[in-house]
Amino acid sequence: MKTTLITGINGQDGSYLAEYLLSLGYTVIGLLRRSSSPNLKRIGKVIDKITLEYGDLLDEVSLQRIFKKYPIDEVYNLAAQSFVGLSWEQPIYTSDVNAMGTLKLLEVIRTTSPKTKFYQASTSEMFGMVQEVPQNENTPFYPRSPYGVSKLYAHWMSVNYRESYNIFACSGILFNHESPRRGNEFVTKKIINAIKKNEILRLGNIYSKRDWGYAQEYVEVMYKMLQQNTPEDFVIATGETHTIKEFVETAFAFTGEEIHFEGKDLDEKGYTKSGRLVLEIDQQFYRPAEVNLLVGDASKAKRLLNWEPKVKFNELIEIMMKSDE
Ligand code: NAP
Ligand code: F7E
Repeated sequence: MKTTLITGINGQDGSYLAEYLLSLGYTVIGLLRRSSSPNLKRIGKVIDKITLEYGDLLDEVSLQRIFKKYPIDEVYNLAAQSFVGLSWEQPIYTSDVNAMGTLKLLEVIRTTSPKTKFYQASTSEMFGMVQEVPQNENTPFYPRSPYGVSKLYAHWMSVNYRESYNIFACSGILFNHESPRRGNEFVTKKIINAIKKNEILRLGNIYSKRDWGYAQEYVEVMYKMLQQNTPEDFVIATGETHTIKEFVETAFAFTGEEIHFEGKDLDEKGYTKSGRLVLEIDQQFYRPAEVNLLVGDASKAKRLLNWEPKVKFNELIEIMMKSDE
Protein backbone atom coordinates (compact mmCIF):
# COMPACT_ATOMS: atom_id res chain seq x y z
CA MET A 1 0.00 0.00 0.00
CA LYS A 2 1.41 3.41 -0.98
CA THR A 3 1.53 6.47 1.23
CA THR A 4 0.92 9.90 -0.22
CA LEU A 5 1.27 13.43 1.08
CA ILE A 6 -1.16 15.97 -0.37
CA THR A 7 -0.39 19.62 0.27
CA GLY A 8 -3.50 21.77 -0.11
CA ILE A 9 -5.67 18.81 0.89
CA ASN A 10 -8.58 20.98 2.00
CA GLY A 11 -8.63 22.92 -1.28
CA GLN A 12 -10.79 22.09 -4.29
CA ASP A 13 -8.35 19.68 -5.96
CA GLY A 14 -6.87 18.29 -2.75
CA SER A 15 -10.26 17.11 -1.56
CA TYR A 16 -11.06 15.29 -4.81
CA LEU A 17 -7.57 13.83 -5.01
CA ALA A 18 -7.80 12.53 -1.44
CA GLU A 19 -11.06 10.76 -2.29
CA TYR A 20 -9.57 9.31 -5.46
CA LEU A 21 -6.34 8.05 -3.88
CA LEU A 22 -8.27 6.52 -0.97
CA SER A 23 -10.41 4.65 -3.52
CA LEU A 24 -7.15 3.23 -4.93
CA GLY A 25 -6.07 2.01 -1.49
CA TYR A 26 -3.55 4.73 -0.64
CA THR A 27 -2.74 5.90 2.86
CA VAL A 28 -3.39 9.63 2.62
CA ILE A 29 -1.61 12.24 4.71
CA GLY A 30 -2.75 15.83 4.29
CA LEU A 31 -0.83 19.01 5.07
CA LEU A 32 -3.13 21.45 6.83
CA ARG A 33 -2.66 25.03 8.01
CA ARG A 34 -4.07 25.88 11.38
CA SER A 35 -7.17 28.06 11.10
CA SER A 36 -9.19 29.82 13.77
CA SER A 37 -12.42 28.85 12.01
CA PRO A 38 -13.60 25.59 10.37
CA ASN A 39 -11.84 24.82 7.08
CA LEU A 40 -12.47 21.10 6.62
CA LYS A 41 -15.79 21.24 4.77
CA ARG A 42 -14.43 19.96 1.46
CA ILE A 43 -12.82 16.93 3.09
CA GLY A 44 -15.83 16.17 5.27
CA LYS A 45 -16.51 12.91 3.40
CA VAL A 46 -13.05 11.48 4.05
CA ILE A 47 -11.99 13.09 7.30
CA ASP A 48 -12.06 9.77 9.19
CA LYS A 49 -9.98 8.01 6.55
CA ILE A 50 -7.07 10.43 6.23
CA THR A 51 -4.38 11.73 8.55
CA LEU A 52 -3.96 15.47 8.84
CA GLU A 53 -0.64 16.97 9.80
CA TYR A 54 -0.32 20.62 10.68
CA GLY A 55 2.26 22.43 8.62
CA ASP A 56 2.82 25.10 6.04
CA LEU A 57 4.76 25.30 2.78
CA LEU A 58 6.48 28.34 4.27
CA ASP A 59 7.70 26.31 7.23
CA GLU A 60 10.37 23.90 6.04
CA VAL A 61 10.74 22.35 9.49
CA SER A 62 7.11 21.26 9.46
CA LEU A 63 7.71 19.54 6.11
CA GLN A 64 10.83 17.82 7.44
CA ARG A 65 8.91 16.57 10.46
CA ILE A 66 6.26 14.95 8.26
CA PHE A 67 8.86 13.30 6.03
CA LYS A 68 10.58 11.90 9.13
CA LYS A 69 7.32 10.53 10.46
CA TYR A 70 6.03 8.76 7.33
CA PRO A 71 7.59 6.85 4.41
CA ILE A 72 6.10 8.96 1.63
CA ASP A 73 5.92 7.41 -1.85
CA GLU A 74 4.22 10.29 -3.67
CA VAL A 75 3.73 13.99 -2.94
CA TYR A 76 1.07 16.04 -4.71
CA ASN A 77 1.98 19.68 -4.23
CA LEU A 78 -1.39 21.39 -4.61
CA ALA A 79 -0.95 24.04 -1.92
CA ALA A 80 -0.79 27.58 -3.24
CA GLN A 81 -2.07 31.11 -2.98
CA SER A 82 -4.15 30.24 -6.03
CA PHE A 83 -6.21 33.38 -6.61
CA VAL A 84 -4.72 35.33 -9.51
CA GLY A 85 -6.50 38.59 -8.61
CA LEU A 86 -5.05 38.64 -5.10
CA SER A 87 -1.55 38.08 -6.42
CA TRP A 88 -1.30 41.78 -7.37
CA GLU A 89 -2.28 42.76 -3.81
CA GLN A 90 0.14 40.28 -2.24
CA PRO A 91 2.87 39.53 -4.78
CA ILE A 92 5.53 38.78 -2.17
CA TYR A 93 3.36 36.45 -0.14
CA THR A 94 2.15 34.74 -3.33
CA SER A 95 5.75 34.18 -4.41
CA ASP A 96 6.84 33.02 -0.96
CA VAL A 97 4.18 30.32 -0.94
CA ASN A 98 4.00 29.30 -4.58
CA ALA A 99 7.62 29.66 -5.60
CA MET A 100 9.77 29.40 -2.46
CA GLY A 101 7.31 27.03 -0.77
CA THR A 102 7.65 24.60 -3.66
CA LEU A 103 11.42 24.92 -3.55
CA LYS A 104 11.39 24.17 0.20
CA LEU A 105 9.38 21.02 -0.45
CA LEU A 106 11.71 19.95 -3.25
CA GLU A 107 14.71 20.50 -0.97
CA VAL A 108 13.18 18.36 1.76
CA ILE A 109 12.58 15.61 -0.80
CA ARG A 110 16.10 15.89 -2.20
CA THR A 111 17.78 15.79 1.19
CA THR A 112 15.57 13.34 3.08
CA SER A 113 13.55 11.23 0.66
CA PRO A 114 14.92 11.37 -2.90
CA LYS A 115 12.90 8.37 -4.09
CA THR A 116 9.60 10.15 -3.36
CA LYS A 117 7.72 10.99 -6.56
CA PHE A 118 6.65 14.62 -6.85
CA TYR A 119 3.68 16.20 -8.63
CA GLN A 120 3.71 19.97 -9.15
CA ALA A 121 0.46 21.86 -9.76
CA SER A 122 1.53 24.01 -12.69
CA THR A 123 -0.95 26.14 -14.53
CA SER A 124 -2.06 27.53 -17.88
CA GLU A 125 -1.51 30.97 -16.30
CA MET A 126 2.16 30.41 -17.20
CA PHE A 127 1.15 30.84 -20.87
CA GLY A 128 -0.45 34.20 -20.03
CA MET A 129 -0.12 36.32 -23.16
CA VAL A 130 -0.30 33.27 -25.34
CA GLN A 131 2.41 32.79 -27.92
CA GLU A 132 0.45 30.21 -29.91
CA VAL A 133 -3.05 28.75 -30.08
CA PRO A 134 -3.75 26.16 -28.77
CA GLN A 135 -1.12 25.88 -26.06
CA ASN A 136 0.85 22.65 -25.63
CA GLU A 137 3.91 21.48 -23.67
CA ASN A 138 6.25 23.27 -26.09
CA THR A 139 4.48 26.63 -26.15
CA PRO A 140 6.72 29.41 -24.77
CA PHE A 141 5.61 30.87 -21.44
CA TYR A 142 4.63 34.52 -20.90
CA PRO A 143 3.01 34.89 -17.45
CA ARG A 144 0.85 37.97 -16.87
CA SER A 145 0.46 38.08 -13.09
CA PRO A 146 2.57 37.64 -9.97
CA TYR A 147 0.71 34.35 -9.59
CA GLY A 148 1.75 33.20 -13.06
CA VAL A 149 5.35 34.24 -12.48
CA SER A 150 5.48 32.46 -9.10
CA LYS A 151 4.12 29.28 -10.65
CA LEU A 152 6.60 29.47 -13.50
CA TYR A 153 9.45 29.55 -10.97
CA ALA A 154 8.05 26.45 -9.27
CA HIS A 155 7.56 24.78 -12.64
CA TRP A 156 11.18 25.31 -13.69
CA MET A 157 12.44 24.27 -10.26
CA SER A 158 10.57 20.99 -10.64
CA VAL A 159 12.14 20.48 -14.06
CA ASN A 160 15.53 21.42 -12.63
CA TYR A 161 15.32 18.98 -9.71
CA ARG A 162 14.36 16.26 -12.17
CA GLU A 163 17.33 17.05 -14.41
CA SER A 164 19.87 17.83 -11.67
CA TYR A 165 19.04 15.23 -9.02
CA ASN A 166 17.00 12.65 -10.87
CA ILE A 167 13.96 13.38 -8.71
CA PHE A 168 10.82 11.85 -10.21
CA ALA A 169 9.08 15.23 -10.67
CA CYS A 170 6.14 15.83 -13.00
CA SER A 171 4.37 19.10 -13.67
CA GLY A 172 0.77 19.02 -14.71
CA ILE A 173 0.06 22.21 -16.66
CA LEU A 174 -3.62 22.29 -15.86
CA PHE A 175 -6.05 24.67 -17.49
CA ASN A 176 -8.91 26.07 -15.40
CA HIS A 177 -10.92 23.38 -13.69
CA GLU A 178 -14.00 23.98 -11.66
CA SER A 179 -16.53 22.14 -9.52
CA PRO A 180 -19.08 22.74 -6.80
CA ARG A 181 -16.08 22.88 -4.44
CA ARG A 182 -14.46 25.80 -6.27
CA GLY A 183 -13.60 28.78 -4.04
CA ASN A 184 -16.31 31.45 -4.02
CA GLU A 185 -14.08 34.21 -5.42
CA PHE A 186 -13.36 32.43 -8.73
CA VAL A 187 -15.55 33.62 -11.56
CA THR A 188 -17.45 30.39 -12.27
CA LYS A 189 -18.49 29.84 -8.68
CA LYS A 190 -19.25 33.52 -8.25
CA ILE A 191 -21.62 33.39 -11.22
CA ILE A 192 -23.31 30.18 -10.05
CA ASN A 193 -23.73 31.47 -6.50
CA ALA A 194 -25.27 34.77 -7.61
CA ILE A 195 -27.72 33.04 -9.95
CA LYS A 196 -28.75 30.54 -7.29
CA LYS A 197 -29.24 33.28 -4.71
CA ASN A 198 -30.99 35.62 -7.14
CA GLU A 199 -28.41 38.30 -6.48
CA ILE A 200 -26.97 40.92 -8.81
CA LEU A 201 -23.75 39.62 -10.32
CA ARG A 202 -20.87 42.10 -10.34
CA LEU A 203 -18.07 41.12 -12.69
CA GLY A 204 -14.99 42.58 -14.34
CA ASN A 205 -13.85 41.57 -17.83
CA ILE A 206 -16.48 39.26 -19.31
CA TYR A 207 -14.69 38.90 -22.66
CA SER A 208 -11.66 36.88 -21.57
CA LYS A 209 -11.77 33.24 -22.66
CA ARG A 210 -11.01 30.17 -20.62
CA ASP A 211 -10.71 26.43 -21.22
CA TRP A 212 -12.79 25.09 -18.33
CA GLY A 213 -12.73 21.44 -17.26
CA TYR A 214 -14.05 19.47 -14.32
CA ALA A 215 -11.80 19.23 -11.25
CA GLN A 216 -12.91 15.73 -10.25
CA GLU A 217 -11.69 14.38 -13.59
CA TYR A 218 -8.49 16.41 -13.60
CA VAL A 219 -7.16 15.00 -10.31
CA GLU A 220 -7.14 11.49 -11.78
CA VAL A 221 -4.59 12.52 -14.38
CA MET A 222 -2.28 13.85 -11.64
CA TYR A 223 -2.10 10.29 -10.33
CA LYS A 224 -1.56 8.90 -13.84
CA MET A 225 1.42 11.18 -14.39
CA LEU A 226 3.21 9.72 -11.39
CA GLN A 227 2.63 6.14 -12.57
CA GLN A 228 4.68 6.60 -15.77
CA ASN A 229 8.09 5.00 -16.18
CA THR A 230 9.71 8.39 -16.78
CA PRO A 231 8.70 11.74 -15.32
CA GLU A 232 7.35 14.25 -17.83
CA ASP A 233 5.17 17.34 -17.97
CA PHE A 234 1.68 17.36 -19.44
CA VAL A 235 -0.88 19.92 -20.55
CA ILE A 236 -4.35 19.05 -19.27
CA ALA A 237 -7.29 20.81 -20.92
CA THR A 238 -10.57 20.27 -22.74
CA GLY A 239 -9.55 21.97 -26.01
CA GLU A 240 -12.65 24.21 -25.86
CA THR A 241 -12.67 27.87 -24.95
CA HIS A 242 -15.52 30.17 -23.91
CA THR A 243 -15.92 33.73 -22.70
CA ILE A 244 -17.08 34.60 -19.19
CA LYS A 245 -20.13 36.09 -20.89
CA GLU A 246 -20.98 32.72 -22.44
CA PHE A 247 -20.62 31.13 -19.00
CA VAL A 248 -23.13 33.63 -17.60
CA GLU A 249 -25.56 33.03 -20.48
CA THR A 250 -25.29 29.24 -20.27
CA ALA A 251 -25.68 29.15 -16.49
CA PHE A 252 -28.73 31.39 -16.76
CA ALA A 253 -30.27 29.07 -19.33
CA PHE A 254 -30.38 26.33 -16.68
CA THR A 255 -32.76 28.47 -14.64
CA GLY A 256 -35.17 28.66 -17.57
CA GLU A 257 -34.44 32.39 -17.88
CA GLU A 258 -32.45 34.03 -20.62
CA ILE A 259 -30.05 36.88 -20.14
CA HIS A 260 -29.86 39.73 -22.62
CA PHE A 261 -27.03 42.17 -23.01
CA GLU A 262 -28.45 45.63 -23.54
CA GLY A 263 -27.77 47.32 -26.84
CA LYS A 264 -24.84 46.25 -28.94
CA ASP A 265 -22.68 43.25 -28.16
CA LEU A 266 -20.13 45.35 -26.33
CA ASP A 267 -22.67 46.86 -23.98
CA GLU A 268 -22.06 45.23 -20.65
CA LYS A 269 -25.40 45.49 -18.90
CA GLY A 270 -27.19 42.19 -18.50
CA TYR A 271 -30.93 41.84 -18.06
CA THR A 272 -33.12 38.75 -17.95
CA LYS A 273 -35.97 38.46 -20.42
CA SER A 274 -38.38 39.70 -17.75
CA GLY A 275 -36.35 42.91 -17.52
CA ARG A 276 -34.60 42.21 -14.24
CA LEU A 277 -31.03 43.58 -14.09
CA VAL A 278 -28.79 40.69 -13.05
CA LEU A 279 -25.33 41.67 -14.19
CA GLU A 280 -23.31 44.81 -13.65
CA ILE A 281 -19.77 45.48 -14.72
CA ASP A 282 -17.64 46.62 -11.81
CA GLN A 283 -14.19 48.10 -12.46
CA GLN A 284 -12.81 46.69 -9.20
CA PHE A 285 -12.80 43.19 -10.72
CA TYR A 286 -10.64 44.14 -13.71
CA ARG A 287 -7.01 43.02 -13.46
CA PRO A 288 -3.92 45.15 -14.13
CA ALA A 289 -2.94 42.69 -16.87
CA GLU A 290 -5.35 40.17 -18.33
CA VAL A 291 -4.93 36.71 -19.81
CA ASN A 292 -7.28 37.10 -22.74
CA LEU A 293 -7.36 33.64 -24.24
CA LEU A 294 -6.53 30.17 -23.00
CA VAL A 295 -7.17 26.96 -24.88
CA GLY A 296 -5.11 23.84 -24.36
CA ASP A 297 -3.99 20.96 -26.51
CA ALA A 298 -3.95 17.85 -24.29
CA SER A 299 -3.08 15.39 -27.05
CA LYS A 300 0.13 14.31 -25.30
CA ALA A 301 -1.91 13.24 -22.24
CA LYS A 302 -4.28 11.34 -24.50
CA ARG A 303 -1.43 9.59 -26.27
CA LEU A 304 0.78 8.71 -23.29
CA LEU A 305 -1.63 8.61 -20.36
CA ASN A 306 -4.72 7.44 -22.20
CA TRP A 307 -6.56 10.37 -20.62
CA GLU A 308 -9.10 12.72 -22.07
CA PRO A 309 -11.79 14.82 -20.42
CA LYS A 310 -15.40 13.72 -20.61
CA VAL A 311 -17.06 16.72 -18.98
CA LYS A 312 -17.16 19.78 -21.20
CA PHE A 313 -18.55 23.30 -20.78
CA ASN A 314 -22.33 22.67 -20.68
CA GLU A 315 -22.13 19.62 -18.46
CA LEU A 316 -19.72 21.36 -16.10
CA ILE A 317 -22.17 24.23 -15.65
CA GLU A 318 -25.00 21.77 -15.14
CA ILE A 319 -23.02 19.96 -12.42
CA MET A 320 -22.33 23.27 -10.67
CA MET A 321 -25.90 24.54 -11.03
CA LYS A 322 -27.43 21.32 -9.69
CA SER A 323 -25.06 20.66 -6.83
CA ASP A 324 -25.97 21.38 -3.22
CA GLU A 325 -22.31 21.35 -2.14
P1 NAP B 1 -7.47 26.09 -3.75
O1 NAP B 1 -8.86 25.54 -3.68
O2 NAP B 1 -7.24 27.54 -3.60
O3 NAP B 1 -6.60 25.31 -2.64
C1 NAP B 1 -5.34 25.75 -2.26
C2 NAP B 1 -4.89 24.95 -1.06
O4 NAP B 1 -3.57 25.37 -0.68
C3 NAP B 1 -5.76 25.11 0.19
O5 NAP B 1 -5.87 23.86 0.82
C4 NAP B 1 -4.94 26.06 1.05
O6 NAP B 1 -5.18 25.93 2.43
C5 NAP B 1 -3.55 25.57 0.72
N1 NAP B 1 -2.49 26.52 1.07
C6 NAP B 1 -2.40 27.82 0.72
N2 NAP B 1 -1.28 28.35 1.20
C7 NAP B 1 -0.64 27.38 1.88
C8 NAP B 1 0.56 27.31 2.61
N3 NAP B 1 1.35 28.38 2.76
N4 NAP B 1 0.92 26.14 3.18
C9 NAP B 1 0.13 25.05 3.06
N5 NAP B 1 -1.04 25.05 2.40
C10 NAP B 1 -1.41 26.20 1.81
O7 NAP B 1 -6.78 25.66 -5.13
P2 NAP B 1 -7.21 24.52 -6.19
O8 NAP B 1 -8.14 25.10 -7.17
O9 NAP B 1 -7.56 23.28 -5.45
O10 NAP B 1 -5.83 24.32 -6.96
C11 NAP B 1 -4.88 23.36 -6.51
C12 NAP B 1 -3.52 23.74 -7.08
O11 NAP B 1 -3.56 23.73 -8.49
C13 NAP B 1 -3.03 25.14 -6.71
O12 NAP B 1 -1.62 25.05 -6.57
C14 NAP B 1 -3.38 25.99 -7.90
O13 NAP B 1 -2.51 27.09 -7.98
C15 NAP B 1 -3.16 25.00 -9.02
N6 NAP B 1 -3.98 25.18 -10.21
C16 NAP B 1 -5.32 25.31 -10.11
C17 NAP B 1 -6.08 25.39 -11.26
C18 NAP B 1 -7.58 25.50 -11.19
O14 NAP B 1 -8.18 25.88 -12.21
N7 NAP B 1 -8.21 25.15 -10.08
C19 NAP B 1 -5.47 25.32 -12.52
C20 NAP B 1 -4.09 25.16 -12.57
C21 NAP B 1 -3.36 25.06 -11.41
P3 NAP B 1 -6.14 26.97 3.26
O15 NAP B 1 -7.51 26.36 3.20
O16 NAP B 1 -5.54 26.96 4.62
O17 NAP B 1 -6.06 28.29 2.57
O1 F7E C 1 -10.85 34.33 -13.51
C1 F7E C 1 -12.40 37.16 -15.28
C2 F7E C 1 -10.95 37.30 -14.88
O2 F7E C 1 -10.38 34.09 -11.08
C3 F7E C 1 -11.20 33.91 -14.79
C4 F7E C 1 -7.09 29.80 -10.85
O3 F7E C 1 -7.53 28.54 -10.46
O4 F7E C 1 -7.28 29.25 -13.17
C5 F7E C 1 -7.71 30.17 -12.19
O5 F7E C 1 -7.29 31.49 -12.53
C6 F7E C 1 -11.43 35.10 -15.70
C7 F7E C 1 -10.34 36.17 -15.69
O6 F7E C 1 -9.63 32.29 -12.71
C8 F7E C 1 -14.42 38.44 -12.58
O7 F7E C 1 -10.46 38.60 -15.24
C9 F7E C 1 -14.25 38.74 -14.71
O8 F7E C 1 -10.11 36.58 -17.01
O9 F7E C 1 -12.00 32.50 -12.18
P1 F7E C 1 -10.78 33.31 -12.28
P2 F7E C 1 -8.20 32.50 -13.38
O10 F7E C 1 -7.66 33.85 -13.13
O11 F7E C 1 -8.30 32.05 -14.78
C10 F7E C 1 -5.86 29.20 -13.37
C11 F7E C 1 -5.57 28.15 -14.42
C12 F7E C 1 -5.10 29.01 -12.10
O12 F7E C 1 -4.04 28.40 -12.08
C13 F7E C 1 -5.57 29.80 -10.93
O13 F7E C 1 -5.07 29.23 -9.72
O14 F7E C 1 -12.61 35.76 -15.27
N1 F7E C 1 -13.34 37.81 -14.37
N2 F7E C 1 -14.93 39.15 -13.64
C14 F7E C 1 -13.40 37.58 -13.05
N3 F7E C 1 -12.71 36.78 -12.26
C15 F7E C 1 -13.04 36.77 -10.94
N4 F7E C 1 -12.37 35.92 -10.12
N5 F7E C 1 -14.01 37.59 -10.43
C16 F7E C 1 -14.73 38.45 -11.21
O15 F7E C 1 -15.60 39.16 -10.72
